[in-house]
Amino acid sequence: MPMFCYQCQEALKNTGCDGAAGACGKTGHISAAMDQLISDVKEMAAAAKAARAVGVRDKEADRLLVDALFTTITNVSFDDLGVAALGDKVRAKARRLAATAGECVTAGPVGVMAEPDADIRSLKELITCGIKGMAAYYYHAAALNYHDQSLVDFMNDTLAELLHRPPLARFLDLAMETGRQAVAVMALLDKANTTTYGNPEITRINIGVRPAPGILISGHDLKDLQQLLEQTAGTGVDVYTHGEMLPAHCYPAFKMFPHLAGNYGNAWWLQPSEFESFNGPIIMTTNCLTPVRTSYARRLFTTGVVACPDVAHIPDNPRGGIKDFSSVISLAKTCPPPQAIETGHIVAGFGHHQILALADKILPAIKSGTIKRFVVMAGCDGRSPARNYYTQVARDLPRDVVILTAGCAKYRYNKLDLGDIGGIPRVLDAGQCNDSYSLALVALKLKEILGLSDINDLPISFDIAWYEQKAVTVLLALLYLGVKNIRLGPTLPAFLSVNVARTLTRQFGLLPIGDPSGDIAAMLN
Ligand code: FSO
Ligand code: SF4
Repeated sequence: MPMFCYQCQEALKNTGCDGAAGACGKTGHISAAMDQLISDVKEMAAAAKAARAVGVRDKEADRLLVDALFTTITNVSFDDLGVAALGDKVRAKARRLAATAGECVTAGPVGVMAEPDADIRSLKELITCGIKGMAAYYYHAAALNYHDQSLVDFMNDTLAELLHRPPLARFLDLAMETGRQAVAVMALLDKANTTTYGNPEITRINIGVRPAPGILISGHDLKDLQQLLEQTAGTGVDVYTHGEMLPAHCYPAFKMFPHLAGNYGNAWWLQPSEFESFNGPIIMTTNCLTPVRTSYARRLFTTGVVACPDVAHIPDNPRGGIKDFSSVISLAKTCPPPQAIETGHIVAGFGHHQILALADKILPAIKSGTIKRFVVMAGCDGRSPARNYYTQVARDLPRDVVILTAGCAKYRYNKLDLGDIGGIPRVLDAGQCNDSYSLALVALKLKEILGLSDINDLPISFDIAWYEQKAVTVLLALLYLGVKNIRLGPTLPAFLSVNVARTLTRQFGLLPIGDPSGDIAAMLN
């Protein structure tokens, strides 16, 4: 079945995946089911807006909205039947809400190419991607019982508006508003994480292995990790983090578990070989899941919105309580321990609380010029060899420059020995991509302390790597905060039309990455 999708950085030829399957492994069938689901979600959003106008709110619709949007993010679901079933639920809910409101809400067009105007299509995709990322962040906050109805209302109202064709200028406003709401949802998630698990602290994380059998947990969901750690305590099975779960080691609540053994492996795209050599069961709590190899398929478990045919799924407890990981633990006990692929440690735990606690060291270093500049190299990693750019920039930046990072982009350089500046490591890792909020907060705080009126007067450059839609959310958040001259790579999004890209360059100075030495020179100027 032919498809068209251009929502991630690996869109074929940086144009779009339009064959029988995408570069991520998404087939035409899954793509069609996801296009239909997004259309259904917009219909439900319009119905929910109409219902709200007559005083009716529907919690189940809110939950469906968040789950459905998250499901369509790159590398979350490879289960076309599951996506279609979710679409059925969304459509049924849309009809009930519309009937309650006494409105007739019509279905929107299906698929991005249904919009004929290239610029409107581009802006619709930019906003839709931003809202998909918002939904992912909201999903994690809600898992910890942190909610904000105004964020759900924004997602609903904006998606409902995308059913129509408001003037171009309105789309630009909506993109900025999405940035504002993106800051709010990241703040909500930060509060949920730090209130539940404590403020991340500087931590040395083992990247080697121990002799006991282990379970590898990947993705971003801290609640899943918490439940797994509680259920594995005293069983003789160790727990290792993978990919974006690495920063969990820095939360006080997780440090209390002695069987949280270390971090195994690197960024998401290296999972095929790393899952093979891990030997034990693997749990994918969120993206990024890559096409599954038979060598570890029977050891792989999905949970939450992640799904893949023929891979075991750990369901939510029907009563909303604890997930049951006993089948994973039983399997782990029969598996050999993980095979070592690395040894040593990495240092992380530089969330906003920890960085601000170091202000008495960092501020004098900035004022004396010992720290000349910060370069934010947050975001995603991916398969493209062009991403070696980030390794080279990290390696070649002068030794008086500090790198601020978050997200899986850091795996391009977090194992290099880049040294420190007077005890301050040259790579300050704030956490998951979800924790990019920390970096924005640090910048705003620095601006306040240094008495600057413009965030762009700070000695900070932004050299961001993107892959999937949460990175678009972060980008919109930074643009909303007024950050100018962001470098984005390894390519600009395929969904940016020529005119929209030009507008972003004119208004915000957004530019694609160039060659490492030229970019370093430009950033230092
Ligand atoms: Fe990476 Fe994947 Fe965290 Fe993304 S694991 S790429 S932006 O899903 O979420 O940084
Ligand atoms: Fe292609 Fe990315 Fe869409 Fe997958 S998510 S089909 S790789 S554009």
